Amino acid sequence: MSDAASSVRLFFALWPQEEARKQLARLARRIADQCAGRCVRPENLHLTLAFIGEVDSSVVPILRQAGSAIHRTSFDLLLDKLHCWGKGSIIAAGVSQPCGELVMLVQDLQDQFSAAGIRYDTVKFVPHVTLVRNAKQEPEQEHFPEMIPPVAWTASRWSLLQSQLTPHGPVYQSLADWVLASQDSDEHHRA
Ligand code: 2AM
Repeated sequence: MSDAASSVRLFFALWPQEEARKQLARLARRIADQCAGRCVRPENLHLTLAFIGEVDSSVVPILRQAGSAIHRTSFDLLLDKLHCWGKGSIIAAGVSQPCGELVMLVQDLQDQFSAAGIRYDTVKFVPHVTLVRNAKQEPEQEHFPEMIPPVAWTASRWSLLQSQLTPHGPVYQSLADWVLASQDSDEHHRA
């Protein structure tokens, strides 16, 4: 068990490109208004790749190494549907089409965790960007179509993040950043 002083809450996430972030932030505000929920702050909008949870801070260098061992190229993502979880209290943008490259990136991470003996949340990976939390009302279907105006982005930036839970919501701090090489280059860059 890790003690509170050296314990950190960690996860890996993809960042939306700026235009996609703006579109998702607008959508989040609209849904939060409709459902009396709390929208995720625009700077916090992300797609979780893997959730590690509460671990001792000595695990951080191992996770940095795990991330640096991954060599993948950027890929296109299309968020075009809504998920409504937790009896409607969590609303997220998701994908209606499978995205092989995203799944391979997640699989690479999981392989690295297994090789390093790192535990992670093994719940089935469902790609999503959480938009609204603590929604008080179930969304009404007629005002809340399952399909949304598609939000496209080229996924290229991802990070290892520390999450600090505060009364004003989570604060994320990046502990390592990586860039997926563009598809017409075989370089892999450290951000
Ligand atoms: P989310 O991706 O659905 O928003 C930091 O807590 C991030 O890790 C959040 O974005 C959160 O959910 C995601 N996450 C994934 N699995 C989690 C879990 N079991 N507990 C808490 N957060 C989790």
